[in-house]
Amino acid sequence: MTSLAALKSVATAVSERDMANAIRALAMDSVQKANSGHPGMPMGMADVATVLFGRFINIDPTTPDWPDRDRFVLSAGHGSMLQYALHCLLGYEDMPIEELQRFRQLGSRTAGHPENGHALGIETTTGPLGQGISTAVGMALAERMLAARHGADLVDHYTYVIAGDGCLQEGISHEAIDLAGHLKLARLIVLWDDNAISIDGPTSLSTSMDQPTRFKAAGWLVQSVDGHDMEAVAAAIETARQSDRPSLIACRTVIGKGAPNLGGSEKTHGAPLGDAEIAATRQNIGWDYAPFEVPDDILSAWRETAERGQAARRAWQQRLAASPRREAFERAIGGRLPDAVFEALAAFRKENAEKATKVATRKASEMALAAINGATELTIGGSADLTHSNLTITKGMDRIAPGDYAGRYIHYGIREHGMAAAMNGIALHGGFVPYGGTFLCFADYARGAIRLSALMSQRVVYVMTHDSIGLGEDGPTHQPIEHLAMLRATPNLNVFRPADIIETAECWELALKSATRPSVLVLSRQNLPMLRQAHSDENRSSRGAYVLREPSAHRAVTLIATGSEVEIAVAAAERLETEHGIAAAVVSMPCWELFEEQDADYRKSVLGSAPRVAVEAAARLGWDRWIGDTGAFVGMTGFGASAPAPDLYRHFDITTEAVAAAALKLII
Ligand SMILES: Cc1ncc(C[n+]2csc(CCOP(=O)(O)OP(=O)(O)O)c2C)c(N)n1
Ligand SMILES: [Mg+2]
Repeated sequence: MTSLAALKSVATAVSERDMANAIRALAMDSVQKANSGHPGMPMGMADVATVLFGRFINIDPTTPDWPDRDRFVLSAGHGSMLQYALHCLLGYEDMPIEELQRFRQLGSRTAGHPENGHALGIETTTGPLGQGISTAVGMALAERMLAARHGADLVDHYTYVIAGDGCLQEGISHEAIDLAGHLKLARLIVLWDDNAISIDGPTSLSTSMDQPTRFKAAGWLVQSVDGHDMEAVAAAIETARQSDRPSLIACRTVIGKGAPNLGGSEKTHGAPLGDAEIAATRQNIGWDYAPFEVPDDILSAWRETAERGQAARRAWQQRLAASPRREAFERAIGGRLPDAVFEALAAFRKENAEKATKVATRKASEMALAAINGATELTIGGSADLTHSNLTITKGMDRIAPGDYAGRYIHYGIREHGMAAAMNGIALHGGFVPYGGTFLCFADYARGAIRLSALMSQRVVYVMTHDSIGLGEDGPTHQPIEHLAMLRATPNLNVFRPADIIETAECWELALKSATRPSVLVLSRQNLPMLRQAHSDENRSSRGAYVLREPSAHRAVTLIATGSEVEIAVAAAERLETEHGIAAAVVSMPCWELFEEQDADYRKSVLGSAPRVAVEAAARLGWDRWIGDTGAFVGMTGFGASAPAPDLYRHFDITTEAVAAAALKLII
């Protein structure tokens, strides 16, 4: 493309409408070429986006990751061509016109939906509707928390969101806007593509919701504008920036705006316009250029707007260089936890190995967290209203409150999905390591955002307690069965189910060290004995599984277990040996994923060649991978029941006797 200097020389009086039409043309042409994609939303929101990016957003395409940039989230991710067109026009080096010509093709940067890490400047992955706006709440909160620590000199930016009808219909949006309104996240500005159309047709097919009233009820400032009236949009954004509350700007738009026959119709939502309609659109909007051609004066106008962000970035860098907080800020934003955290955890393991502490692993987690949180200020805790069950708060953690963001503990409310998305936003924003708790059973409620933590390789730690029928009397509604299988099936997610206080501390260490992978800590409600009395400096959980008990004689059977069932496996091994003279090894397997990553020799040495019995108070699905064709499984085959935990273990036959019997059946 032409250089900026050359472009400037041809810059004439380009209107913002021309700049918006460049987005429209690039979107419809890219979708047409790919024969796939969504032209309606980018065309409908082109005017709003031009005002937002042209006049307000401080981003710098040459330094896309400077920490104090404004964050932009395209929550309506199906409109990805809006973002790609903007990036191309603004001059992101990885988004030349050729990338737009390869929209949605294998290996291109222009993935079907925007993917964080896939192209520069994409702050979060969107596409599953509702996730973007909810993730943005975490970003806006992280901005305030970081500002509270380092001052407005270093942290002073906005989070802008473009959301569609779909994002606002999704249930997660309710959790997110309630939390944002409560916490008075005034730097959050949502531009709603209020086109009253979704895939099936007019939104009146399925909703009568008064969205402005809903947002007002949640404590937001709400404005409504004609989304094609650029001055009105600009005035609304200006007002929103001054507000002391988060803002919704309802932008009334026409989906596919510019297309003379299809504009306003759901037909533009997710299909190419077709050659004839594209030609008619060109005529209608006065776009007399070939596909993918952007005239120099319009390109120049776009590039000039990018200079605003560049200047802001330079000024910020100067402030950082002169700031006494520079080192602390850089450490936080770099995300590297201090060595003191891991030294504290090592000391914790040694001390508790000596004491043989018998606690529930949720309690062990709380104790480990006390050590962690005492050694770093980067961790941000929270729970979805189960703080005293998940045991996620530690001494000296003040709560984050409306208008007061200096604390370290977030009461997320009864909003598992919103909490998970907010944690994604906090992690993506940078400066903090978020962890948050709920019951394992309600991992289902958070699932959409957990999946994105994994897809985006974010260090988010899920503290999921009450991890089996071992929770007892609350019954089958609260007893997870299939959840471990679901979580283990998720790529790039470490699922840790520690067996005692030592493994719990080890798993916490591994979760914190997993800079590019989220973790789920699956923890018991009930007390568990300490199984690893002999202290070793080595983190034995780091290989995913290890031999906890090796018999003196040649192994006749290997018992494999996780979490609370390791105790049962150990008792069964002892019984097999004393009552039947059978040599049984016990393998503790706190993390399948890490074990899978070990070399074949190590795996073989752990699993052995003797028949195997696995025991886990959960669904069998997945265990055949470890027990093989000839193995046996002791666990759950259906839902649980309401009763004291010991009765339930007996009732469902997850006992020492059952494991020993299964082993005997295999080898005799
Ligand atoms: C969670 C989720 N459910 C369903 C979809 C499929 N989907 C993609 S766009 C869309 C309609 C969205 O409507 P709206 O936000 O109004 O977008 P517009 O048609 O106005 O562009 C649906 C149902 C999705 N991407 N995510
Ligand atoms: Mg819509």
